[in-house]
Amino acid sequence: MKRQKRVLAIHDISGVGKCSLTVALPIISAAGVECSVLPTAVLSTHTGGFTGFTYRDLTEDISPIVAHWQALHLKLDGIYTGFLGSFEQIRLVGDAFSALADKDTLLVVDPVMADGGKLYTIFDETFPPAMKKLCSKADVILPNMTEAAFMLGEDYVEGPYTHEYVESLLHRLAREIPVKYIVLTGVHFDGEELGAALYDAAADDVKYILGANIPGSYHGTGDVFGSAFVGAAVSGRSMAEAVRIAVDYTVECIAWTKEAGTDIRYGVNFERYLGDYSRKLGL
Ligand code: PXL
Repeated sequence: MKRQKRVLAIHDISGVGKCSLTVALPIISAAGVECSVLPTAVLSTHTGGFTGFTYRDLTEDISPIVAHWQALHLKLDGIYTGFLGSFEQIRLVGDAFSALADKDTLLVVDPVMADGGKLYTIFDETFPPAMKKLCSKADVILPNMTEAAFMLGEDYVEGPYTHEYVESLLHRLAREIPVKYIVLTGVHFDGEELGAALYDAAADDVKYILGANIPGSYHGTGDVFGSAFVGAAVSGRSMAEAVRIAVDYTVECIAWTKEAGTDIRYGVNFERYLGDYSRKLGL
């Protein structure tokens, strides 16, 4: 019997700036997967580069929403979390995993909190250890190089990297955070290529999945990547295929956006390649 897959995306909704739920909803939907949403906050824009943004915290709605879904015995094929604004939200999202996931639910945590060696402005150094605890409850985590270093209590190391450094980072993360897979993003060994290192803990195997390195740091690309990965993985692609599809899709979106000269705060034109993404997944 055919049953449509369903992912629960737990992120904020930033009205402008193309990240979190405004990206997860369309991309996961384009994979043919239902994207149910648990909005954790409503902002006028994301917090990266805009001043004067509004922030409506929805923490107190999380538990009642989760309780309602638990009563519905909602079947979730995946739960995908990203930006979380407080320790309390991290705790509640951990509780939501216990309440809503079954043995087949793919739990994906993107520990969104830092990039380019810096924590996002609203966080301080007490946040990475809390995010690390939530990561320990996941099957797959999607840290970038900064988030990986900060969760290990280390300083950020600027690229280009060596294979030795990346693999030692992955092994140290795997020792401290017992997940099945780590997808480490922002990996680059030269100026030509950039992408992800996929670590399979059971096989103790690292695969590099790289694409063209386009200079510039566009906002929300981590969420574009994460959403494309989740859509592909929940559709039944292998981890390596899902990362390949997500890297290629993200690179296409960045390349178009760079050529258009868009202000980096407004995110990438992910809409342009949604059709290609769907077709790659056989839709
Ligand atoms: O893309 C990550 C993200 C999501 N949501 C909000 C953010 C950020 C990164 O800055 O500020 C509100």
